[in-house]
Amino acid sequence: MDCKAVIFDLDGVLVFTDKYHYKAWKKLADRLDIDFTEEDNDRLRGVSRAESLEIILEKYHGEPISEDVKEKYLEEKNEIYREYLGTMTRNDVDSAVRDNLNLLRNAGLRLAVGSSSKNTAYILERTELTDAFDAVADGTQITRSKPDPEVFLKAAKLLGEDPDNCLVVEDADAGIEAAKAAGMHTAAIGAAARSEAAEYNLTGIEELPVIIGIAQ
Ligand code: B16
Ligand code: MG
Repeated sequence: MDCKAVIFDLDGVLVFTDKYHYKAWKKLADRLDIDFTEEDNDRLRGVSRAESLEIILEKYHGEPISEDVKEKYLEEKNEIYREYLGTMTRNDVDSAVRDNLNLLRNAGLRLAVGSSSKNTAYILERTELTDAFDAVADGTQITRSKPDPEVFLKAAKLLGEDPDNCLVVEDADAGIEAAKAAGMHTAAIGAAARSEAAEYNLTGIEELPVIIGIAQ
C-alpha cells in the first residue's frame, strides 16, 4: 500500500461517544414509548443524526409524527448529547491514540478526521485533539452520510491527496463501505474489527504504523 495520508473516523476510533449517543436517544425513546436497546444503538454507528432517528422510529407505534416535530426531537437529542460532550476532557482519549497520531505525523503522514458528526469540532476541542490533524471533514460539510463516500473524499481533497494514497480507519460497516466507494484503503477496528469487507483488521491503533510500513 502506498499510504501518504490516514483518515480517522471519530466516534468509535478516536473517542467513544456512543455511550452518550445511547443515553440521549434513550431519553427520547422512553418518552415515545419505544423499546431502544444498546444493540439497537449499534445500528447507529456512522449513521447521521436524522437517519438515526428514522431507525429508532422503526419501533414506534403511535400517531404519525410531522417533519417539524422530528426536527424538534433532533434538536432535543443533540442538546442532551452535547451536555455529555461538555464533560469530556483530554483524558477521554486513550494514550495509545495520542501516541500513534504523533508517531504517524512524525513519519511524514498527513492526518485527517472523516466523521458523520456535526459535533466533531466540539469533540476535538474538548479532548484537545484539534491540533493533531491537518484537516477535518465532518457532518457539517456534507449532504450525504456514510456509506456515501462524500466525507472521505472531502477529507482527501482538504489534504490535497489522491484517494488511493489514503487509508481510512473505521469502526462502522457503513464507514468501511464509504471508504471503499471513495477508492481508499481500509482498516477496520473496534465494532467493525472483524469486517470481511476491510483490507486490514486491527485489534488496536498501535498496529497502524506496522500495516503502513513505518514500524515493525
Ligand atoms: P451528530 P462517526 C457518527 O460519528 C456516530 O457514529 C453516529 O452514531 C452519529 O449519529 C453521527 O456521528 C452523527 O453525530 O449527532 O453528532 O451529528 O462515527 O462518523 O465519527
Ligand atoms: Mg464511528
